[in-house]
Amino acid sequence: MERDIELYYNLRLVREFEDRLSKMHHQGRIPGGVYSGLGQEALVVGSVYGLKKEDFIFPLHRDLGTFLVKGLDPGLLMAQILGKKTGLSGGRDSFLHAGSLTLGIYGATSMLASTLPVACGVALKFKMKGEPNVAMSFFGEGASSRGDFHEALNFAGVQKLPVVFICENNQYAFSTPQSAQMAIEDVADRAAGYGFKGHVCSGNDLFSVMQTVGRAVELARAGGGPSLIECKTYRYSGHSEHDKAAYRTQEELIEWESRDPIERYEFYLKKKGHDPDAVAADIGTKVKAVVDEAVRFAESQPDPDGPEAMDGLYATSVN
Ligand SMILES: Cc1ncc(C[n+]2csc(CCOP(=O)(O)OP(=O)(O)O)c2C)c(N)n1
Repeated sequence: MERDIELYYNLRLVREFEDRLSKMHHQGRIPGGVYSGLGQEALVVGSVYGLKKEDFIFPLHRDLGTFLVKGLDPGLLMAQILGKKTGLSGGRDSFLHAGSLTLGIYGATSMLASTLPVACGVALKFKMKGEPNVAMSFFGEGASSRGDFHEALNFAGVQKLPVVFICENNQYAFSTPQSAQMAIEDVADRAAGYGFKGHVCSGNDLFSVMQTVGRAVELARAGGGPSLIECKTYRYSGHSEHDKAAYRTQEELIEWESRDPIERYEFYLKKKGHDPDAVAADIGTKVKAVVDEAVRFAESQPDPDGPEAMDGLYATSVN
């Protein structure tokens, strides 16, 4: 697939997958919660698309798309979300508390920002072994007010680690607007206190994300240390499917919808000489088929038996 179209395919796949999850949640077909990243597709695709297999990503609850762009089979991701035995966590969890070490995806825990210090640990390993890989850690602006965030940035700055911190600033932490939980406008400013650069980009503009993150990844790979990238964006849904987001206005939502990352990219395709309607129809059919198949596969998978819930709690040997 040509690169322009492949990028578009990824944007549409992430949206189709999350749209479907929302519908399935309302049909009672998903055992746990669903935390949609609808509206944030450009930052997900733009950050992860250029990474290598050996690079590690550290997604959080709203980053389902990063799993797909990093190369996880959509059927396996769906099996995970449905809590199936063949899901990434073997049915111990639904949704995103799971990863894949072979694909470079580190599973999250529920504590916001808890994976940032872990990303630093992985980046330290890359540095000590001389491996030219990067760790990329995702979190919201709310999480950036937690202690783990500050400890991680401090350590990364002191050790000049190959880590890229991606803040998805979607304006709200659950129902709390940014202005009610931090006294600055740009989370990116926080990097200065730890001795490295922070950059702001439009999280709804795929190329803005790709350029800003791409430079940070190059710097990290070349031994230049960490960066903090703040992607300004918006989530269309509430915090989770049960949240009607009454704390925001319709006007605000419409303003952000008018900056939709996918429609923006379709405009780019048109400028590049593609027939946007034909491309949209073709890719739309393809992503729908992929998600249909993912659902069919996942729903046909067995549930866990139960007793294996205790497996893997303790290491059986230490090398
Ligand atoms: C330490 C901690 N406090 C509170 C929560 C509950 N909680 C889960 S998501 C969330 C909002 C997070 O907001 P943000 O970090 O901005 O990310 P977003 O959900 O907006 O993507 C909260 C308060 C939690 N999981 N962990």
